[in-house]
Parts: sequence; C-alpha cells; structure tokens
Amino acid sequence: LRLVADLRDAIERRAITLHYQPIVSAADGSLEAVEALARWTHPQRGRISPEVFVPLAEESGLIGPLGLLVLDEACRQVVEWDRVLGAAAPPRVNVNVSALQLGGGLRAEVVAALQRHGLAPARLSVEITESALMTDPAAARSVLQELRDLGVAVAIDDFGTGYSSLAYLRHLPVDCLKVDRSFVAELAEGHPQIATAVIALARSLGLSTVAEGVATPALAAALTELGATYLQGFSLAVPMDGAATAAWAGAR
Ligand code: G
Ligand code: G
Ligand code: MN
Ligand code: NA
Repeated sequence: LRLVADLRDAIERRAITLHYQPIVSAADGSLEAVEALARWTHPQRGRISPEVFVPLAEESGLIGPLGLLVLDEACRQVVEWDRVLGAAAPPRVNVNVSALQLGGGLRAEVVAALQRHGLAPARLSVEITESALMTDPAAARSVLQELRDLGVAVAIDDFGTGYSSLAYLRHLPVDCLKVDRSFVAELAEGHPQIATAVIALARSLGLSTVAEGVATPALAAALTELGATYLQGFSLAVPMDGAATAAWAGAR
C-alpha cells in the first residue's frame, strides 16, 4: 500500500510532528501537563488524522518506530521548554502508547529516551487506552509497574469505553483515569450519570481524573463540581505546536 510506504518515509524523515494540548488543574487552572498528539501532513493528501495513521502503523509494523519518534520528540521538547520558559514550562508531557508497544522493551525505550535528553522520569507520563490494557492484562500490568517504578506516571485513556473489569482496575498500577469525552458530551446533554460515576470511582481508588473534551466553560464548571482533578478540552486550550505551547504557557 502506497500510504504505508509514505508513512514509513515520514517516520524516517521525522516528518511526523507533535502538537500539545494543555491539561489544567480544575481547582485553580494551573498547568499540570500537556498531551502529545502526533500530526502528519501528507505531501499530496494533506493532513491525515492519527485516528487513521496510528492504526495503519499498528497494522504495518511501523508502530515501533513511530512510538520511538513520538517518545524522543516529546522528551526533546520538554527540555527545550525548560530552557526557554524555566519554571513556567509544562511540568509533564503525556505520551500515548499503543497496545503493541506494551509487548516488551517499552521500559528500556523510555529509559533510553529520558537519558538521551537528560529528562527526569517524573516529567513523563504514559497514556494507555483501556482497550489496550485488556488485550493482555497480565503483560500490561508488568510493563506499567516497570514504568511506575522508574517514576513515570501512568494514565488510562478513554476510560469507560473499553469493557475492563472493575475488579481488575483496583490491581492495575495506574495514577489517573481519563474520563472519555463521550461521557463529557453526555453530561452536556443532561446525562451526567457515567461521568459522575467514573469520577467517584477514581476518587474511591485514590486515582486522579482528567476530564477530556471539555468544550465549554459550563462543562468545566460542572466537571469541577463533580470533583474532576484536571480538565482538558477546546474550552481551555486546543492542541498547539511546540512554539505556540511555549507562548501559551509563558503568557500565564
Ligand atoms: O487529537 P487527535 O485527533 O490528534 O487524536 C486522535 C487520537 O489519536 C486520540 O485517540 C489519540 O490518543 C491518538 N493519538 C494521537 N497521537 C498519538 C500517538 O503518538 N500515539 C498513539 N498511540 N496514539 C496517538
Ligand atoms: O488521546 P485522546 O483520544 O484523548 O485524544 C485527544 C483527542 O481529543 C484529540 O483528537 C483532540 O484534538 C481531541 N479533543 C481535544 N479537546 C477536545 C474537545 O474539547 N472536544 C472534542 N470533540 N475533541 C477534543
Ligand atoms: Mn490520549
Ligand atoms: Na481519550
């Protein structure tokens, strides 16, 4: 397939870039982290969504190289933000990790990236979808434990959409649940039940929460009222390139 060859080429040329979406404290609006989101502008086809090219990378054996590129670039960017912003730099960067990256070697790749850039492990967080965790729960559990032992935080992405057993959740080494934006959208439509329950569940397990897809100030207020720890969405900030993220963080 032509698109796979183009993707391989884009990865080799480091033409896949990252945008960053701020995640802020619900309590006081302070910047907690930014989520790194991969971007690809194809020379002929224009922008291609990661919802297209990440699955393509997974199917074609390119997720390893793509994951390495994203991890490396995110670490490099944090060090650059530290240099230009000092204490105003984003405290942490969240990197999305695919199920296939849990297979093995993720710990070593993370250690290598942190060392290459001289970045402290506490500056990095990994987001793994609930469905990825359930592909091979035992393997996922041991990889997540290795990351946490390093001091890298772990969040479950799209929480509530992946049919994970709630009993299992209690034994997973994670720090944070990301409330899927479909439940935040339901809250906006007058159906708060699932968002309310996920936030309450996280709190009872001692986990923080990020509410995703916070598209209006009214939603930000409602989610803060429900006890969400952190907020992410267009109402707070859209995903931005590294320079725009620095300007955004520096202006606060
Ligand atoms: O903001 P956006 O349209 O970019 O994100 C679409 C989806 O693609 C999200 O579910 C996000 O988690 C996923 N995604 C974005 N960047 C990456 C990445 O670097 N790795 C993986 N595995 N998924 C990503
Ligand atoms: O990893 P995850 O599936 O959470 O990826 C985040 C995705 O959500 C990205 O595609 C990003 O552009 C998108 N996004 C971020 N904020 C909002 C929002 O307020 N509303 C909607 N609909 N999408 C958002
Ligand atoms: Mn994510
Ligand atoms: Na999500």
